[in-house]
Amino acid sequence: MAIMVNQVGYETNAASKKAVTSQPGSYVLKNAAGEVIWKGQAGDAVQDPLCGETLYPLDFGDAKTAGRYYLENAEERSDTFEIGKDVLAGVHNAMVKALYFQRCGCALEEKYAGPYIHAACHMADSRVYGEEGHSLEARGGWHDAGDYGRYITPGAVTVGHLLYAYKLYPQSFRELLNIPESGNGMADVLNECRYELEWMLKLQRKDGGVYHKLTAWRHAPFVMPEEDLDPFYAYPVSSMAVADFCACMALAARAYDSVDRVFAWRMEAAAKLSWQWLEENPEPVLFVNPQGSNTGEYGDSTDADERLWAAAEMMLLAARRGEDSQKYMAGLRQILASGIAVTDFGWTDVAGFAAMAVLTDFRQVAGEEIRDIFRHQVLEEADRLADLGTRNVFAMAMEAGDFCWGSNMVVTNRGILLALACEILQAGIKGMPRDQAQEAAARIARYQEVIQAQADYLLGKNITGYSFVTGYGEHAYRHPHLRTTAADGIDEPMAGWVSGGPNGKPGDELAIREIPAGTPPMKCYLDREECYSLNEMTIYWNSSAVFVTAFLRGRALAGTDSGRIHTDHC
Ligand code: 9MR
Ligand code: ZN
Repeated sequence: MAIMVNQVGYETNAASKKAVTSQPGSYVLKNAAGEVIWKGQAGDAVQDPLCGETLYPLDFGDAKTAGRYYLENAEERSDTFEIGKDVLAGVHNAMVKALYFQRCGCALEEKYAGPYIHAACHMADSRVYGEEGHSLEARGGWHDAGDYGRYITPGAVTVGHLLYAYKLYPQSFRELLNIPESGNGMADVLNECRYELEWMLKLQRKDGGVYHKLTAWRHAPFVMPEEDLDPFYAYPVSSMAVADFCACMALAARAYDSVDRVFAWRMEAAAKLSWQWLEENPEPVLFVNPQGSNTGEYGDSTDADERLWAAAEMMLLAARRGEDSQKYMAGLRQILASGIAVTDFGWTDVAGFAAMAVLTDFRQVAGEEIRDIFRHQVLEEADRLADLGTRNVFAMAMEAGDFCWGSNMVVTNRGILLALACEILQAGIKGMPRDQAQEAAARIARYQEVIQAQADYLLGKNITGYSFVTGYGEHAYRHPHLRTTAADGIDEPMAGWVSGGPNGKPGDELAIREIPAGTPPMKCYLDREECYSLNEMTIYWNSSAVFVTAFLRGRALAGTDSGRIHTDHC
């Protein structure tokens, strides 16, 4: 039995505020003093395909007084949550700040890290795999996840999520996050991304090739990072790493142009060098771990999506500089002609970033023909996702088969796609005849409901009853597969980490043993540190979630003093 709610909270003026219950009938909303402030009925029973149970939707949208509440029926009560203005501010900022705790190559100091301090880690030079006697100074960057590896493709994707979130919803990134650079005049999200970008620059070779990753030979035991003294290796160049690096640097060159010219120029030069490498190496250079090494592979079967993203970003950067963008556009056109899908924003498939680049470009450099291809696919996928949202009681854009390793990023990446669709429709509304404008507005509202449902799920409205963000929600998960948390002797993990989440095909020993075969996918979750296939955290699961909360905060703040301030900084 359960009453499942977004344990963080709901916007005061939201027309719908959704919970899911396991019993039909009457519910009340009560405040801390036990006073009833709303009464209502659960909706019709739904046999839910994601968790395999018969459940009931409950909407208390007309409860519009700010405060702290819980839902209750005759037998049970929900976790408490807030109804308020900009309720996601805290969790949003914590999810960005969490990246600071992954900084490698520096000490974490108490004034920024509170109790989660440690000495400078991974300070030694790295070896270059396969090149005897060649070493590399590559300190810095973020530890990728629960392990201490640092990898180019997930790093690029993380920065991609964050820079586009900042571009589209700058009002969601105004608060200072108490990181070493806070107050230097640059938004802290840019300060934090710079820490990763500076490291990425070190992984580029003189010929423009970029090492796929920088990790030890095998994952470290559960020790603090400064105790992990195994040698680190720069692993061979892959074309995915080069293309993602190129795209990310070109994007960042635009994003930092107005705040740090010199840094932007360095990234632009690096992007151009890697583009040259891509031209000279038109065939895919894929990556597999050398025999015996067990650190993250981040392998792929194609580099077409990475090259597409690189072409899109290079085109926009060239146009901004008044340089010729034809060859990039030709590259873009050529890959698009293969019928590639352009709707994902994960580390395997980055083609959605090309769509994001082209469709949020106010200069419309790509021209109508190319823009139409992107626009059409994005809107078609958005409609498919919105339809999925009508097929389960959680109103989410998920199917049973979508609960994979890191399913929470599937959840949030779908939020990103829907947010992009909202941007496209919004941009088209001006100048539309009235009936069409109304139709577009209704479509935006529909997409936004699904984005909200994705966030509600992440924050507790799900069958596990956990909020999947540490420190946020009365029943937030507490045992991430994270070496620092395991080794620091502190009970509470640092706040703001998104768990990988339920995985219908568990991949770690404990999960395989404890979760019976045939368990419905949303139930395949354990809050156990050992469960790396269910409960690890990563930089890119956080950044994807940050995009979604940035969107929702942007909507919540719209029309207020701190509302939309569209800066076209990239
Ligand atoms: O996030 C990755 C997930 O999509 C894959 O299914 C999984 C297995 O290959 O690997 C995940 O990435 C891990 C990476 O290889 C090493 N750092 C931790 C990552 C999260 O578990
Ligand atoms: Zn480190």
